[in-house]
Amino acid sequence: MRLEALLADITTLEVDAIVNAANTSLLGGGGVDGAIHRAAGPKLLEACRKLHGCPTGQVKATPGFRLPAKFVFHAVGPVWSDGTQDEDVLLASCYRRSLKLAFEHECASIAFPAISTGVYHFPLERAANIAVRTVREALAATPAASLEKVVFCCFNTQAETIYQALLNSL
Ligand code: AR6
Repeated sequence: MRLEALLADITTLEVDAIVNAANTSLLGGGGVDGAIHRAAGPKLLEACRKLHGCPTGQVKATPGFRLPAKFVFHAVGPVWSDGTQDEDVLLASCYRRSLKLAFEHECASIAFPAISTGVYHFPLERAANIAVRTVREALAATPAASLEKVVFCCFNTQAETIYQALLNSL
């Protein structure tokens, strides 16, 4: 089992599933969401419309259409407020539920962006800690799962440094 930090545009990754940092409408937006919709093409929006939105902390799957990835798991991260609005729990839930979908779809590889750390302003280091810890725990609890590789896709070197340090610490 490999956990790795990679400096990349998530839309270019050849993995079975990429995770989107979506909003509750699932109808697209800016940031990584906009990039994924542009790269996947208009059929992604069509598929998203049929999902009728998604609550915060939950995740819904679509095909990847024109993306190299077979699936997109649309996760709705929390908007950072002050840390007292269940932000940590809701963010952890995005990672846990994405991995559950990966198990259900028998994915061998999955890539996550740093959910909520852009427009939603979740502090990056705190979010990365939750991401790595939640993924480690979920994988340890599901030893027979199909997953061979989990990528933490970093969009800048600051994120890469933070994730790399976390992955090296154990
Ligand atoms: N590949 C990988 N990571 C990326 C990419 C990319 N192509 N583009 C941005 N990031 P954000 P959020 C990183 O704002 O905070 C949208 O409008 C970025 O550097 O995309 O969860 C949605 O529709 C940051 O670390 O998502 C929602 O309304 C991380 O992805 C809202 O933004 C997440 O930043 C969600 O906000």
